[in-house]
Amino acid sequence: MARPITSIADLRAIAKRRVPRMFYDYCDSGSWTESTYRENESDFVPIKLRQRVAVDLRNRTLETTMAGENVSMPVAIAPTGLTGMQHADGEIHGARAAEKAGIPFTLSTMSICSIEDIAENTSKPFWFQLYVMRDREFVSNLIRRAKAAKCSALVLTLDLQILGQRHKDIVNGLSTPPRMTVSNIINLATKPRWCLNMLRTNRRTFRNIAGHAKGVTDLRSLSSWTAEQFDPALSWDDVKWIKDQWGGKLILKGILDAEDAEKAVASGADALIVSNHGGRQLDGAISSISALPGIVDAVGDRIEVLMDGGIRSGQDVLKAVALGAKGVFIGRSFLYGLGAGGEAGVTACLDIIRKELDITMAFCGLRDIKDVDSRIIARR
Ligand code: HOC
Repeated sequence: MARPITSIADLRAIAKRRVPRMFYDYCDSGSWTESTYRENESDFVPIKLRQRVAVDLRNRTLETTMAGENVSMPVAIAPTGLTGMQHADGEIHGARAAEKAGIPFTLSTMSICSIEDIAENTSKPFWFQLYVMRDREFVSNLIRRAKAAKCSALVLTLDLQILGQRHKDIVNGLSTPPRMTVSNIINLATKPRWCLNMLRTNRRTFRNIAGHAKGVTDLRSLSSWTAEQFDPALSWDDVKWIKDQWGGKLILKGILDAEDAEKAVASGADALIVSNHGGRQLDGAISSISALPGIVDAVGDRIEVLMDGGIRSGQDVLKAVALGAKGVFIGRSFLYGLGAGGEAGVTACLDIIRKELDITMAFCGLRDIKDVDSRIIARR
């Protein structure tokens, strides 16, 4: 009998077996020495919780809001690039699982499926993540498409003006199209389930870009177009320009410093995400959970604070909420579930996180996630 899946670590182990190495490593790695990537996760460990007893624990609720939307728990799916390479049609699977779970799904600009694919395959509004590309007409067009698809929030990523150096991707030959080395071909041959799924269902490749960007006609032109499009000149004026074009709810992603958080407040955005891009950009930056309290202190209630980075359990979610996040985004945990089992795997991931969150909150003596604050953190 198969061993039951009880944790995100279990899903990770299955995904690692099922997903071809170059795509699995793309998800499960950081930049350079990977110190920030590791600390995002390990910095949760020393944060300890206060156990409380003899409290009425009936009728518990995890319902709250994120960026003004009702959510069944304070968790959203993070925008992740190349999601559809973890599992065929991965973005659709993720969006469907999120919709069923009552939490937001955020589609990345760098996704395999398009904004329109997600809109066609879901019935509730999802969130769209935007990069500032040099081709501003392309950016305006993406914003128009997100509006047409009735996306209910725009998540603007600010920490990818240039791409962090990711050694595993270089070694694995992760490029567009992927480098077909002998070792990659042998590795692919050991993943028949993934290959069959891709052949059966995935006809979609970078569809937010292909067919919409000037001069992109095949995988090679797509690759060179993308490589030169991230805008090193991005400034707070661009944030204003995007806010005006979008006109809806705006969430700024990639804030790790209190001075930038002040600028985020001044920009008039609705929320910010404390994030170091999952340790994939500035290696040596502090972990998101370490940055969170300082940013919460700096901005007070002038802007909603969300966070991502290192969330691998419901306990991590509770700790982030206790330290002042209104909610969190899960990237890798979601991708492990997706790689392990498509939509069912993502649902398993969300069920695990929900259960761990609920049980931990109860052990801390609380019944309502909205009552969670720093009083549940043990001071040593
Ligand atoms: C070649 C395109 O968020 C990531 C993504 C986006 C990177 C785009 C790379 O990998 O961190």
